[in-house]
Amino acid sequence: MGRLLIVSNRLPVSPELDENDNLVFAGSAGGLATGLGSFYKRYESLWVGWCESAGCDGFELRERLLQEHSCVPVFLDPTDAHLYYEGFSNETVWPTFHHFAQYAQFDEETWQAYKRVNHRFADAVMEQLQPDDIVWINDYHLMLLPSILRDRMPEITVGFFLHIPFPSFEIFRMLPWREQILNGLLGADVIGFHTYDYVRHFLSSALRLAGRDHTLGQIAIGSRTVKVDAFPMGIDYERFASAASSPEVAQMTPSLRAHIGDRRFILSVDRLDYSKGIPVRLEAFERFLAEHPEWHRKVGLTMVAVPSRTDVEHYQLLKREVDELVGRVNGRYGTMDWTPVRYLYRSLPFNELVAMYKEADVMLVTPLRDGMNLVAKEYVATKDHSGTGVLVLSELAGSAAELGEALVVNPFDQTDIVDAIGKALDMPVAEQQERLTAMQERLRRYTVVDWAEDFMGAVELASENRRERAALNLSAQVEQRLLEDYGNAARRLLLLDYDGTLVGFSAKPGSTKPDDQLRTTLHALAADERNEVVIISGRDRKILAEWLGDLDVSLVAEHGAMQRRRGGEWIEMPMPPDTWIEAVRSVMERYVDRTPRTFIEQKEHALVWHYRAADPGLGPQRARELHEALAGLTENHGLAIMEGHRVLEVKPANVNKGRAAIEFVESEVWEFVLAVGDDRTDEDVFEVLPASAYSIKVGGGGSLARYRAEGVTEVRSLLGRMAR
Ligand code: GDG
Repeated sequence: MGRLLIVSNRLPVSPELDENDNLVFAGSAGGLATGLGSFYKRYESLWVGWCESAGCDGFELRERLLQEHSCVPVFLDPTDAHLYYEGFSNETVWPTFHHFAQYAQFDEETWQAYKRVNHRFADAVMEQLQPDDIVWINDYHLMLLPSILRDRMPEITVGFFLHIPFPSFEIFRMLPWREQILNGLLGADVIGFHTYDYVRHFLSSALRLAGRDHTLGQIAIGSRTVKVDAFPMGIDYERFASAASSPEVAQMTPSLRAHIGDRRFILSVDRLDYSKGIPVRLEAFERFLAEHPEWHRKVGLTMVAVPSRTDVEHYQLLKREVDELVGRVNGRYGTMDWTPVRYLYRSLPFNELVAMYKEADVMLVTPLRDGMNLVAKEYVATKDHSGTGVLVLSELAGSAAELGEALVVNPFDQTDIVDAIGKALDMPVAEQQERLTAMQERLRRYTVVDWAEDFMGAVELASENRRERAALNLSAQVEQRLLEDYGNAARRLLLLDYDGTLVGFSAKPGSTKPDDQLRTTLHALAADERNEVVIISGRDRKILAEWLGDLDVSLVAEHGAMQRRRGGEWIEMPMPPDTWIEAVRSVMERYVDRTPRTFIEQKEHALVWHYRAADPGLGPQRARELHEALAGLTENHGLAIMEGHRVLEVKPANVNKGRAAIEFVESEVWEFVLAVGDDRTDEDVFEVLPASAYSIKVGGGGSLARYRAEGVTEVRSLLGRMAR
């Protein structure tokens, strides 16, 4: 097994010079660093991330980071770093993804820097990468990195995890670089999010903006598949639980309690970020005091706000707003011996944080949007079996999906928060413990290590699947063997689908006429008297005859309803009478009226409803409805409903490509058989082929075919070589 390369914006350690100018390293307090810290030490791993040299010697820094911490620093040009980090990452992506689009800057210069820095990270990863390594990229700073790496090394195994929300499509579409970001992410084998909501949002953007459909969260890209799934991040439960019962924390408790007195203790802890809903929380507490004078002097709020992104304007404005609000509440309600809000604008040492969690009667976690929020989980973990406390949690934090026993509030509804504070303060001890225990069981069972292992497991599986599938790809060796067999055979049968196989798709079915190059290839293949070339298509005979009728090939139209052998006449299969057509058409017409940009195509023995150009969400839904609406009607008339590439076709049930193919297959003894197709309907052909036949499925998705081609270009190049 290869190594694990973790990539994130920052390294988990940062260099500093001590008072004697010696290089020392400090640990980082971020959620990711604490989360993955314990995990990555278990494996042979490297961590790649941005590092500011802090005035140290670059060579020494690099060596010591590698030797002592298994870290590889990425050094950035300071201007680029600023444009990429404060600029695009935190003034464009962060607000947009947290649904604060009104704060977002859309600036070409910062975007260019973001691209450059993602390429710099790719250079650093490529320098370390060995063939079997797994690369795990973290977070919104590096969303282009998966495809940059895939371009440089197509066989690479890459997982990407987003720690913040993925916004709904209506917000995401506002980003001028939305396609680039989507395609950047789609370079990964697995894309992980904290919750299923973010997965849904991502899948809907991938469909609407990049035309990428999915099956059960799997998106096919050429012959590769990208898995999109939810992996809710846990915490290092034991670390918090054992710290809470440690002597160090016990020592701190008396002085903390002395400060609070016998008052009830409400706590909040966050980075000072507008997504965390700090002003709303303060206002709600202020209103609680206004409405509940009986709680005056009996309760206090301690608010820990860790300085964050202080170079970004919206954070500076927020800081001022919070300072003023704290002053206002304390000015209005404070007394000689009671300060309602204690405000700590700094990061606390770990044990002090745990002591606070442990002592807090109520924990207020009310972000307006939060990818997960680990603070909520950590609070729960510090309560031992006799511990008490109530978690008030925003429904817009990812963790609310798992912590249903919290008092869940809408953070935009001040009344809801005010009521929850009252309810939390009044909650009977037994109920507090019951709720805590239920949450603790879950958090203890699914820790950050389980999370990381689950995610890594998914990446490994995806990579194995890719390798297995790659073995089926039309490789140079397979092509060579195929050409040799073809060359040695005296009689050869070629069964070729048309749309999606020989030509690409287009919104208008009439606009995919064969070009000169294709006609030349088909002509050359047909001219060889050892060959029988059959175009086996769902198209009607008129179009096939018009486009390909002058070539010396056999034509199968409407999935086998009629065929014209080389040099012969059209022969129709026996069909039930066409009395059904009007009834089916009138049902289809209702769907055309209700679904913009869809239309009906009438063939001789089939009706087709096309929804390729319709809204990508609405089209498939209407197709399912139409399918159901037609079910009764079709059964009675001996018809079948067939779902193809964004079409729903109604045709006689006894017609399918497999039946047509078998006639050709059995008509003589072939020494070489090749069938190529991209669609569900081509599977019927693959099914009836002799075991020795070459069958090729074009594009992704399950198939009975032996081999797989990426797309039309590959198929045409193979046929071109055969023709030569
Ligand atoms: C991002 C996403 C997602 C906080 N104050 C102190 C301190 N902390 C530690 C906490 C916790 C971490 O920082 C904060 O994690 P959160 O999850 O609450 O929030 P973000 O920093 O915004 O993290 C978030 C997370 O990534 C992981 O995917 O959950 O949604 O926004 O671990 O303990 N640590 C110390 N002193 C403090 O004062 N020592």
